[in-house]
Amino acid sequence: MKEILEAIERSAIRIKRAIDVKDIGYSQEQNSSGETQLQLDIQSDLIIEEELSHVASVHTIASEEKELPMLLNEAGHYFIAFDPLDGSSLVDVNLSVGSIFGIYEGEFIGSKLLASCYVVYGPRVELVFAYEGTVKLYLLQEGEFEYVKEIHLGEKGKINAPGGTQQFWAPYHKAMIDSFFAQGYRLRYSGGMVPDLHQILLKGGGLFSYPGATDKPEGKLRQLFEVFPFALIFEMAGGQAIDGTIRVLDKNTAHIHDTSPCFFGSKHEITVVLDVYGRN
Ligand code: FDP
Repeated sequence: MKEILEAIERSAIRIKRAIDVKDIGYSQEQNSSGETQLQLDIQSDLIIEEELSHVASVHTIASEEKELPMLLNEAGHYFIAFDPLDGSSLVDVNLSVGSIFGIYEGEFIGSKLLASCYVVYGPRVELVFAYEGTVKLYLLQEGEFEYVKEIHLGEKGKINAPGGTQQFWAPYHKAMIDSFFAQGYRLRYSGGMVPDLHQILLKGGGLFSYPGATDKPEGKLRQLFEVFPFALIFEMAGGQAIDGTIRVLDKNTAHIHDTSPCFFGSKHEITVVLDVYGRN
C-alpha cells in the first residue's frame, strides 16, 4: 500500500505541473477549450498509468478515461480504479479539480474496496488517504506531502451541496433539499465533486447529493471511480454514503463505468435522506 500511495503522490505532483503549465488558450474558437480539457484529462491518465505500472503489487487498473480495464501485473493483487482529472471542465475557469483513486483487493466491487485516496488541485495541493479506519490529510509542501491531521466528521453539518439539474429532480427530493436550506444549511457547490466533498469533510459535515432524476435515473457519478472511493472516505471519517435507500458500497457493479445515485454526509443528514427516500 505504501508503494501505491507514493505512486499517487508522484502522479499528483506531475498532474499539478501539467495543470499549471498547460496552455489553456483563452481562444474565441468554439471547440478550443473542450479540446484542451480533453488533452489534460488524457495527459493525467497517462501519468497515473505510468506511475502505477512501476508498482509490482498492482494487478489491474481501470480509468474513467478508458473503456476497459488494463492488466499491469499478473502477480499483483490490487485493482485500482481512478478518475485522473475529475471536474476537468472547471480548469478553464480556474476552479479546483481533483484526482480520485479506489484501491480494491482482487476485483472491482464495492465490498472489496480497501483504501481510497483523492488529491485536490486548488490554491494548494492536498491529498486525503483513507485506510484501515482512518482518514488522513496531507499538504504538498516543497515537493513533499506533509501529514497535517486526521479528518473526522461531526454528527451534523451546515453545508448543502445539491448536484444535478433541479428541473429533473423528483418532487420529494426537491422538498428535502429545500427543507435543509430552510433549517439554515448553506449552499456550497462548485460543480467539482472533489472540492465539493473536500469542503464537507474539512468543515465538519453536511450533505452532498447527486440523485437519480428523470434525465439520469442512475445519477451521473461513476461507482468505481467516484462514488465508492468517496463512500469509504466518508464512512472512515464517521459519516455515511447511500444511494437513497442502501449503503453504496453494498451495491453491485455490472460494468466498470456504472453510475449510481449518491448521498454523502454526516449521520444526521443521511438519516433524513433515508427517511425521505424510504417513504417515496
Ligand atoms: P465533470 O463532469 O465536470 O467531470 O465527474 C463528474 C462531475 O464533474 C463531478 O466532478 C461533479 O460533481 C459533477 O460532475 C457535476 O455535475 P453537474 O454539473 O451535473 O452538477
